[in-house]
Amino acid sequence: MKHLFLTAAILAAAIASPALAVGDLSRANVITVYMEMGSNGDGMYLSPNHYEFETGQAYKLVITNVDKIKHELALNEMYERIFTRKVQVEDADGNLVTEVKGSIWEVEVGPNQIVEWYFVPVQTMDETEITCELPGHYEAGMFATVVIN
Ligand SMILES: [Cu+2]
Repeated sequence: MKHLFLTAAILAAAIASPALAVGDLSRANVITVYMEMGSNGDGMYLSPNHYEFETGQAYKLVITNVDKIKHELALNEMYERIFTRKVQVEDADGNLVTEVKGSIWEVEVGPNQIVEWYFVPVQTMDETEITCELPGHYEAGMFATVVIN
């Protein structure tokens, strides 16, 4: 009986969960990763300053700019190693502002704004830098390293 109940529960869960993810790696079991952009007494930063991703795993990179000025995130070589599902922006109340779809090389994030980048790494990559390309920002320390395993 216990076994039967468990089977029923698993079946119910399978039916309840949307079939959306079946055959779509970009939507299944998305892992959320956070990145903060900002500046302090030591210069400018992306924090954390190192990321490790796995091929085939879907990610939502939540990029928060806590600074008074805009910053950007340029993927550089990582651009060729991922499939971007979308870049999404919501307003302060959580209402959708925009979803941008297609391959994206870089995003700029305004002061005190948040952008969500949904992607799936599709190729392994040795350690590479992702950077803020605004004049002087890289030199001020605004970069991070990424590895795709
Ligand atoms: Cu910057």
